[in-house]
Amino acid sequence: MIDLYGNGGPNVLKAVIAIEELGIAVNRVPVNIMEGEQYTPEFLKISPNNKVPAIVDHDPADGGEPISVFETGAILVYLAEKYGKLMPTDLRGRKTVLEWVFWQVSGQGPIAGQAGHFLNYAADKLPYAINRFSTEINRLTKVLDTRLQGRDYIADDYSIADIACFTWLIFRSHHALELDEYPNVQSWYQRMENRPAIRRVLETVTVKPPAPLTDEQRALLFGTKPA
Ligand SMILES: N[C@@H](CCC(=O)N[C@@H](CS)C(=O)NCC(=O)O)C(=O)O
Repeated sequence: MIDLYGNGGPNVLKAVIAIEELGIAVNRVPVNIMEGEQYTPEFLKISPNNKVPAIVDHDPADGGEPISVFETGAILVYLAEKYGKLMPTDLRGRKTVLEWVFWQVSGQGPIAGQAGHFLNYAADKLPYAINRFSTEINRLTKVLDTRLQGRDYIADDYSIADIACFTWLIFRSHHALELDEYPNVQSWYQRMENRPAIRRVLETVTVKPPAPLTDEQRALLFGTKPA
């Protein structure tokens, strides 16, 4: 049994989709980041960066104590390696999957997050910042489009790289990202959303326009001090 901490959103959905694809029994543990639950001492023990998602595996492969994992890249690799699926084991195939997982967690995810932040949440609408992150998320999407030229999936077979790169695109309206100019990303996205496991997950997801934040929520999400 895996405990999965976190409610929804693009990062949590990476773990949700991987778990659904692998058919693992999961116990969802809600963490309401709008109310500061990411700062509780219990949660910080498993997720010291106060971010969701995190998982606890009660049946680790070494037969020892439960193992906690934070950071979506680490969670995806942990699950893929434990179950021997969604990541090849040969040197070159594994390298490729890791490259694109790292590309996502260091590039596509944070840049989409910043684009959304400056478009939707920044108190001052700063044209430079909006333009900077919008340009960069479009550049990154073009990089993904080029990679997907002539391919069904990012690596040779469907993998955690695809899962990592998919979930932020579900929320692309929040980053004013359109896929019209990225035909390979568009057809890959359709291939992804037609996978039965992903379809089941997407049935539970509603993309709403970003809601205005209260001052307290701003302090919790963008402040420097824990609640
Ligand atoms: N690098 C992290 C990012 C996780 C992340 O940013 N999670 C957001 C929700 S999408 C969060 O927990 N925010 C709460 C906060 O910043 O206090 C990962 O890939 O796991």
